[in-house]
Parts: sequence; structure tokens; C-alpha cells
Amino acid sequence: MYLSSRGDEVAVVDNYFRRRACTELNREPLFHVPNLHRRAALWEAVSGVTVKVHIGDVCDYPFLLEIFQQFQPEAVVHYAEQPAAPYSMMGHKEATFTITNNLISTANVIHAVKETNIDCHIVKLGTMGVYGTPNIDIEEGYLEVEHKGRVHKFLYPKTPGSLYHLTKAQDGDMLFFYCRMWDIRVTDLNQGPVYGLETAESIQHEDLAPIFNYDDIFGTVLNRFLVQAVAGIPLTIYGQGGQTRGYLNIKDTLACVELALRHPADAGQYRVFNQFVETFSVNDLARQVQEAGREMGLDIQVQNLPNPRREAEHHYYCPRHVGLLSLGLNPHYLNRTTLQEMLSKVLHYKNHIQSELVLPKVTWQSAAI
Ligand code: USQ
Repeated sequence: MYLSSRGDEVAVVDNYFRRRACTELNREPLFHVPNLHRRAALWEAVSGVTVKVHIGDVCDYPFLLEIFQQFQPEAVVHYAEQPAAPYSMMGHKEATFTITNNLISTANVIHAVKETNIDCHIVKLGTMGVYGTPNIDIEEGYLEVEHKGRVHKFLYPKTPGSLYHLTKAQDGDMLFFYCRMWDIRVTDLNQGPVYGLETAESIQHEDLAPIFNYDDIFGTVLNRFLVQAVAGIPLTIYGQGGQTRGYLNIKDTLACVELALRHPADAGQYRVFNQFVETFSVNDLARQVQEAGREMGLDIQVQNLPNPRREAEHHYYCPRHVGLLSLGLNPHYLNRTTLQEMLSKVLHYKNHIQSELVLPKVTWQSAAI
């Protein structure tokens, strides 16, 4: 919607994995979202522009190649990976699905580009989680290392904290490899956790809203806290809550993708942007939600749960993020007004909240409960 409203011709591919998984695992989103055909028709009615819809699996190479041959994209935004860290840690089925889906989809996109138009710019959704939490500053993709008097620039060392995050490190290695072999053009957007319920396009109709999960598997931390605040459930801080990450508003994710597309990587360049606008610890987020909610009459408590994940709960965190800002990103920062707007929106759906979806049921130690 964002790109088509700016004059780009857009085709989308979806196999409904996320929706199916939510249903199978009984983790329905906060509100129902119509299927993609209906949303494209609605968007056309609202905006006057057409988005072509293809239902199928990016891991099905003939299916994907045919779309590339017909549509001949100048750029492809690869959003087709399984995105949930807890899902990837549930058990063997989910682990192998995550590996297969995330790596084969990436390989297929690369090959489709090679077979149809080697200059087609691949913008891949990456994650800040590939870096882990090293005790030195995190650079944007690369690290210059001096060793025995010589200097070399390497991809920044990766220390992912879930199998999902590991596949994001592996797909990055694959893209970098093909940049060197075939001179493809790639931008990897290492995104932090996203929050928010709406964009300038989605607010034009209730049925255009992005899928909003608040459960333990697909919900991201701030979105979960908003729902917990409204439902009167103490905010679920995992462990000591010092885990610090780089966050961004869903509106900024779209601006970042657009900036990457308008300024393509060079032939053979594997370009990495760290895509977030500010860092917070889990405790910072909980405190801000508490303060914003208090002014709205919400009595919000917090609870420190045993951490279901294996991650550092107190650590150094200083990631660089200048690439997208230098291309002109104008960030939306988290503040009281934004939090209260989001809380009001969630309050609107208060009766939909299923409290039993909130507590974490997947641990990093064992299969899902
Ligand atoms: N956390 C809590 N309480 C909760 C949920 C999460 O304390 O109720 C903590 C987690 O332990 C973690 C942090 O909050 O330390 C972030 O967790 P998250 O669930 O919001 O994000 P994560 O699992 O890391 O994954 C999400 C997206 C993923 C994306 C990633 C960016 O699902 O697709 O790649 O954010 S990043 O975290 O920078 O790797």
C-alpha cells in the first residue's frame, strides 16, 4: 500500500503462513484481517491503485520464477521468512520449517533475479538479532579487523540468540556470497523489534490494518505490553528486564524500505543497514507503558517471569545506525502521545483479548508446552 500509493507498480506474494500458524497454534491476532485478495480490492477502492496478488509459496521455485518473468520487477522486497524466534525454538517440526523456509526462499529469490534481471535490487528483511549482544559497539554490517599488522574488513561477527535469528545470519551469508559470485545487488535491513498498530495507509479502512499479534509466539514485546496493560495483566518482563534492543515504529519500517529501494545497492554490493531508531531495555518499555497508562486511568503492574529464553539480561549495547538516517529517514520516536494512541486503539478491541495467550509457553530449553 505504501509503495503503490507513491506511484510504484506493486505485486505481492503470500502463502498465508503466519495466518495458518496462528490458527493451528491457537494464537489468533487481536482483530480479524481479511484475506489478501479482499484487502487489495479494498485498497484499490480507497486509493485507486491496483496491487497484483499472487497466493503461493516463495519456496516453490517454478511459481516464483513465473511471477518474476511476468512482472519483471526492478526490485524485490523479501519478507517471506518465518519471523518468530519462539516459533523456531518449539520443536523439530518448527525448527526444520524455519531453516527450510528461510533459506530456500532466499535462494529462490536470488536465482529468480539471476534468471530474469541480474540488476533487480534485493531488499531483504534482516534482524538486529543476528549480532547478539557483544561487548563492543555493533557496526553496520561490517567490522574492520587489524590482525598481526594487517587489516581486513569482515562481515560483523554474528551471535544469534534463536534458531530464527540464526537463519537470518545464514541468509545474509548466502546473499553476500552471491554478491561476490554474480554481482547481485542486495540491501539487508537489520531491523529491531517493531511496534505499532497502524500506518498512514492502513488507517484509511479498518480492514487494511496490519496483523497485530500479542501472544507469546508472534507478538513483539511492546505490542504485548500494550495488550497486557489494557487487559489488566501484569507486564511480562522476562528475567531481570535489562535486555536492550533497537526499536522502531511500524511507520518507519515502511520509510526504511522505500529509502533502500530509491537508493539501490551497487552491483556486487551487499549493503547492510541497522534499522531501528532508538534503544530501550525491557524495563524501560514497561515503565513507559505504566506511566502512559496511568494518565489514562489504567492501573498497570509488572511481573518478572523466569526468562523462557537464553539471553543476556544485563549487557553492553551500542549499535551504530547511520545509513538510513543519512538517506533521509525522519524517525517517529516513542513518546507518551504515541503510547496513549496505541493504548486507545487496543482499548477499542479490549473484548477481543484472550488472556490465556499472554504468558510464555515456549522455552529455549525444550519443546513447547
Ligand atoms: N520480552 C520480554 N517480555 C515479553 C516478550 C519479550 O521481556 O513478553 C523480551 C525478550 O526476552 C527479548 C526482547 O523482549 O529480550 C525482545 O523480544 P521480542 O519478542 O519483542 O523480539 P524478538 O523475539 O527478538 O523478535 C522480534 C521479531 C523478529 C525480529 C526481532 C528483531 O519477532 O522478527 O527479527 O524482533 S531483534 O530483536 O532486534 O532481533
